[in-house]
Amino acid sequence: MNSRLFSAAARTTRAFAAAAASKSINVLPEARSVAGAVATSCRGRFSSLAALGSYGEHQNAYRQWISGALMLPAAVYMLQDPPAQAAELERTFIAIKPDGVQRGLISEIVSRFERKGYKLVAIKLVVPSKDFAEKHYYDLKERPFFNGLCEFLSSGPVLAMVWEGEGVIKYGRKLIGATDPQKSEPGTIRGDLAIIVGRNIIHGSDGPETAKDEINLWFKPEELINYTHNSEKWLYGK
Ligand code: DAT
Ligand code: MG
Repeated sequence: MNSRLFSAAARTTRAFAAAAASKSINVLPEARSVAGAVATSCRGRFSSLAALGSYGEHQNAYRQWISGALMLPAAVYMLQDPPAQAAELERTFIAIKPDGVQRGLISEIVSRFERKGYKLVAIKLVVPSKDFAEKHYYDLKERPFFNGLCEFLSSGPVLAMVWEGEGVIKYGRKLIGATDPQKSEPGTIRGDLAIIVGRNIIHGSDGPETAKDEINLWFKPEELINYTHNSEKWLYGK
């Protein structure tokens, strides 16, 4: 339905462009931004506009409005490449622990997520306090290794990141590998780059709820960057 609508609009646009060219109609520079705004606000709302148009006494006014306010900017908008929009994308929290940072593995690990196609939306180097580490590993507080784990996490710089992409929570864990590097498959980050469980170099959220909590714990909302990556239309095919 959307692609048919897009094709129809594109035909209208080409017709408009041809008419504009033959009659030397100048398209005001402002039209470009108005077009974007109108087209954005109208995305997904054509059906409600059509319904509005069926009210008899408003029909002419509606038609005029459509031709005057919508068609020109929409036509200009359609001349541009449609913006690449990926599907609803999830986010996960990934951290390179002090051992990974000290061993010089930052670029190696970041590149594995980047090459896969995931999008980096937040990153910072921090030395967490022990209190903070205890909050992060709260669900493990009953485990015998809890204290040592929190001491270790707070012992030096940690590279905290948020990565975004379809299925990134689950697949991020696959890239990371099993908790114990002795059991991690070769090809995974822990499988390739670590040996013991207490120094397994990387953390990754284990589910949607944990991801949300961990992102909120480590980052302020304004530290998360919303942007369209150039590669998205190639990665997702839309
Ligand atoms: P993961 O990091 O794979 O999510 P987890 O949440 O069970 O694993 O544990 C958090 C971290 O605690 C883990 O990365 C390393 C440490 N850890 C887990 N089990 C351990 C153990 N048996 N001995 C020492 N450290 C352990
Ligand atoms: Mg875990």
